[in-house]
Amino acid sequence: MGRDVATNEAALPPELLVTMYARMAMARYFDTIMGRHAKENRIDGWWHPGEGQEAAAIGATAALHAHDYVFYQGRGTAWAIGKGMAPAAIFGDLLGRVNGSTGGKGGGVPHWCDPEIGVMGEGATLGSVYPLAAGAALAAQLRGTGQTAVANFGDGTAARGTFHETMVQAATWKLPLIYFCENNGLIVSMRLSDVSPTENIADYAAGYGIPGVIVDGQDAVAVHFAMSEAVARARDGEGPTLIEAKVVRRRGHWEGDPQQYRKETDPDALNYRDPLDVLGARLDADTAQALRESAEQAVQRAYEDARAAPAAHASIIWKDVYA
Ligand SMILES: Cc1ncc(C[n+]2csc(CCOP(=O)(O)OP(=O)(O)O)c2C)c(N)n1
Repeated sequence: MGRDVATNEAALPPELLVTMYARMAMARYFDTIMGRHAKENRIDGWWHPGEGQEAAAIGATAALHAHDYVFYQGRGTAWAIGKGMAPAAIFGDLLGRVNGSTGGKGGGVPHWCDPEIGVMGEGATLGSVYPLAAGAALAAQLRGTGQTAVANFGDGTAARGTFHETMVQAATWKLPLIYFCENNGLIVSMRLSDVSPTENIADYAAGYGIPGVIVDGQDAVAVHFAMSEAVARARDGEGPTLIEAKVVRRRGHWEGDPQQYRKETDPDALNYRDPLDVLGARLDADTAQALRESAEQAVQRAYEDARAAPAAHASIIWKDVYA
């Protein structure tokens, strides 16, 4: 490896493991509480749980600076938490409360954002994430700010034309852009293998002359190393990297999905390793338990704060509209 990027686990600062574990536990409790909230029919919209996929977002964001941009996908809680967003603001958006980061515009779907820390929102129309992130990467390149932009997407979304179109341009212009795929092998109820010509999304990178990296998405440390290398390449002016984290979607596409298309004998269920356990095995058991307990309390408090906040007024729909 030509540049100074950590790949030796023994050299990782122990506080990084602690931070990643605490954030992953927060994301997990956030999901648990939102799942319950959605089941009790208190949500206007759909909740798309990210349980099982937290290590990808948490390992990736731990390799970013605060000013780097993240455009997350529909299961994006862990990306926002990994970037340092307060859970109360995320709950506020989901529950349509004034304390949300958008003043409560989300209303059941993930539309939180906090540009100060580079959380730029969701590309809700699948495929819109690539030009949005490429635009941010181009702005960073033109301004010479040293920022990196991340386009986060699911395996199904690699079939969108914008994925391929932006990659031609981003690779040619060597934009500081990271394509980060969370490949859970499922597109709602379809298997990727039934609709994709390639087994790996990372294989597409070869066609555009950029590195395509496959990483164990259940392991935050492995993701962190892969992401650190991609960030260093972007900052050194070498252009985009495509990272594919192999992850497992533990729950339904949305909370309430009956999942008749899944079986307990599916390989992803049989081979499942909980990302909290994978990272927790590197910490001592008491530390891990204390981190889980304080994450649970903080997230519960944030949920209660959001529920106690006033509901957003419909007039906010006109706020932040450019034209
Ligand atoms: C253009 C467009 N088509 C369809 C949808 C509805 N939709 C939302 S999520 C989703 C599946 C996405 O699958 P994948 O990219 O693999 O991500 P995952 O849900 O597995 O995280 C679909 C079809 C949408 N949001 N945008």
